[in-house]
Parts: sequence; structure tokens; C-alpha cells
Amino acid sequence: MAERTLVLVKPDGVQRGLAGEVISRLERRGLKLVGMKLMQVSDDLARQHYGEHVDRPFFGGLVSFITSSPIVAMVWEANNAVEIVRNTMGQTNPVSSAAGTIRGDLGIDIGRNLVHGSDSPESAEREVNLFFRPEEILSYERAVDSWINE
Ligand code: DAT
Ligand code: MG
Repeated sequence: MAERTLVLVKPDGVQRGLAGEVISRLERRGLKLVGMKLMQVSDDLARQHYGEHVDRPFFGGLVSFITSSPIVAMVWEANNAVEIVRNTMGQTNPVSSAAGTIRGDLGIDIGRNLVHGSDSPESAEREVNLFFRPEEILSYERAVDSWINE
């Protein structure tokens, strides 16, 4: 099975009307959408999701931001999905993100960087399981698949 990764359009992305833009870029890249929902992140889920950052000075702001307004949570599938999504998003800080990336084209501030993407296959598995039940992730064929993967 191809690799899966968790992508979130964060509250700033949804509020700015950029959820479709993010989805469109990932679709055009060739990844397959296998799970998606609009949701309000609870304080508990936010703390679990960002657990690795609990001791960082920005942790409180990160949790209050991600819980401040709805997000779009998605699971995307491709060979090397984690790395491809990270490259499509750009660097954590939009200031350092290349033009052509989501953050480099659409963002200004590290605390409003529009999207989340898992940083390793291990993180992806943990995060997908935090946000999705198994039955919310679908397997299906696309007619274009053989035009995307040799
Ligand atoms: P990424 O989202 O690129 O995986 P990360 O996991 O290091 O980055 O951090 C999670 C989020 O926390 C990031 O998207 C924005 C915020 N953040 C990271 N470093 C920060 C900093 N120095 N100041 C403020 N917010 C920060
Ligand atoms: Mg991260």
C-alpha cells in the first residue's frame, strides 16, 4: 500500500477560504485523497497532536490557535506521501518557504502557516489514527493512477 500522511488546513486556511486551494494543489501533484472532514479540534486532541512541542514557548499559542475555529483534516496517499506533502507545503516559517509552495505563496507568519503535514511515516501513522477512525479512510482506484505512477 502507498504511504499515507495527515494534512490539516488550519483555522487560518479555512477562514481565508484557502481550503480548496490546498486540496487543489495536492490533487494536481497527484496524491490521492482517501479521507476528509471539517472539524473543530478539542483542547485534548490539540495537546495530543502537538505533544512533541509541549515544552516549547509557543505551545500555548499553538493549541489555542488550532482550536480557535474549524479545520479541514485529510488523509492523502502516494508513494513517499510524507516527503511530497512536506515539500509541497514549504518550510515551517513562510519567510523561508520557496515560492511555489503553499506557505511560500500564501503565508507570512510562522504562527499562521496555513497547513500541517506529518513529518515522518511514524508521525503520519500516529496522527492519522488521532484524527480518523479506520472506516473513515477509503480505498479506491482512479483511472489516472497509471498516468501518475509508472
Ligand atoms: P511543521 O508544522 O512545519 O511540522 P513544527 O512541527 O516544528 O513545524 O511546529 C508545529 C507548528 O508550531 C508550526 O507549524 C508553527 C508553530 N511553530 C513552530 N515553531 C515556532 C516558533 N518558533 N514560533 C512560533 N510558532 C512556531
Ligand atoms: Mg511538525
